[in-house]
Amino acid sequence: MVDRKHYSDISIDYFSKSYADKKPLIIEGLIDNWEFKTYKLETLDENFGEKDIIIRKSEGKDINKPYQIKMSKYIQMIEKGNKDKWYCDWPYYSMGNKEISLLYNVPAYFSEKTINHGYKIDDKFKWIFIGSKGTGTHLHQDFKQTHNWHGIIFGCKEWLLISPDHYNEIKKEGIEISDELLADAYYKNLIQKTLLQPGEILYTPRNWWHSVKNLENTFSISENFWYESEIS
Ligand SMILES: O=C(O)CCC(=O)C(=O)O
Ligand SMILES: [Fe+2]
Repeated sequence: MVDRKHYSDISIDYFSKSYADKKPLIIEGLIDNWEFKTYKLETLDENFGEKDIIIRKSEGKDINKPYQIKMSKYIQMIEKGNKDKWYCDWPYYSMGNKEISLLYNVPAYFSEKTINHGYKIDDKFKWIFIGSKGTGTHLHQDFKQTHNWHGIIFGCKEWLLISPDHYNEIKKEGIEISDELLADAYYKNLIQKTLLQPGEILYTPRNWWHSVKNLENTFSISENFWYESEIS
């Protein structure tokens, strides 16, 4: 079970001591003042329809092959059922759309210090995810030991989280982790499965493995970061 708390019940100090770099936490109530909060697919289309975004297939051999497409075209694909499971994971900062970051606030629990380790802030730290039922992301760790927060604006997402400790146990047995294995009862006590709902933000500590399945049409924002103490 992933812990879940309303932001009014968790001080920055308590978060830092109990969760930061330790274990995942779902925080409720943080997106109420976001301009994005009331967005629907239609609002995305109205405001960003002409933008070039990145999409890729959620399954099959082309899974990691990015395509550039207009947001309005992709939204049409979703509205028509999106049977090929195209998924938008768009590093919007790197494509010159910095104004998007004005439509939400980085929660105070996560200090944003991403201009070190040889990266510029506009590389791949800020993401928009738009998908339909059945789209998602296979098991991975985020790049270069970054922490992650992921905030849901609409739609429900199923997350599987595996602590880096448990992953090593599995690797020692020489078994590749596939989606089938993830579902296997034998491993269930190694996996924390949780449903993320609109209005919730999930904190994933660095090195935690995670995979995501979208259970309906969904729109979310995600950022990667290091804590100041981790930057040399
Ligand atoms: O929502 C997804 O499909 C993946 C999200 C993710 O892996 C992340 O934000 O780090
Ligand atoms: Fe991730």
